[in-house]
Amino acid sequence: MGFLAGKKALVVGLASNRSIAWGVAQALHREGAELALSYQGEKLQGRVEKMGEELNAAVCLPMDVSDDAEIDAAMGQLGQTWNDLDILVHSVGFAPREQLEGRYLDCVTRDGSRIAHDISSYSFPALAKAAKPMMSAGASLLTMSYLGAIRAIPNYNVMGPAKASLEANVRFMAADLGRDGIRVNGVSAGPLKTLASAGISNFRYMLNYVAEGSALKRNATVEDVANACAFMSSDLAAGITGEILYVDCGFHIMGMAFPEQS
Ligand code: 0WE
Repeated sequence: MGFLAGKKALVVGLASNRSIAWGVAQALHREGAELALSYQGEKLQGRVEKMGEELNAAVCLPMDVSDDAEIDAAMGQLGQTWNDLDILVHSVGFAPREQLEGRYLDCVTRDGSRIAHDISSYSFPALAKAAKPMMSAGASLLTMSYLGAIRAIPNYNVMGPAKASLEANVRFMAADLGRDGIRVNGVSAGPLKTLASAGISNFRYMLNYVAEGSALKRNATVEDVANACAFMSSDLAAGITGEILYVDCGFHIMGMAFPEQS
């Protein structure tokens, strides 16, 4: 029996079959969790419903996390399917495309900043507020972050401050929900080839740089990240809250690349 047997999990952020959210959904399913999936907009409905069928999802819900009414409607619909929710995985991030290429101060705008923070950070506590009535002691909330939260990374630009805000949300939400026995954590993934990273300039160079500079001398995979997410969402991680777990093959611990033969 899987370590998530009997758990009910909502996964938010499926966009393609390379999404971290899809890897997480598969890992949660493999470990015995029952799934609900959400999708943003009609364009993704068919694709996400097909993925839901593959994993016997109980329900697929429309939800744009920038809209409180859609969040409330989705949680209302989820309440028709399930009485409670054990696991919520938030795998959502967005900044307008033009924010992500060029020098920081040339790119950053008030509007770009607002959108990046709203969708990539505030949406996590927004989901938590709406899901809280269905959650009780033992439940877990999880979000996805990136090294750009704590280090300056070329072109990541305003997504860096947005991820820093998201990680602060993890700590404030963990402190708040601790009294209810609800855990809140983040997984900081190394760079992965997904829709979100497609078209980022020099992404191939980044993947090579990070692989060479990491302790394990390779890039993390969606499976690496998804397995860590399954663990963090499970009772095996019952003592962990407010934490950011790095799944980056040890890139962020390195101070300098070590020569091959020393
Ligand atoms: O958080 C992310 C993805 C961020 C992202 C990507 C896009 C591309 C398409 C947010 N918004 C958009 N908006 C779009 O229109 N990552 C950790 C992946 C990522 O994105 C980067 C990276 C890495 C790594 C952007 C620049 C530099 C590095």
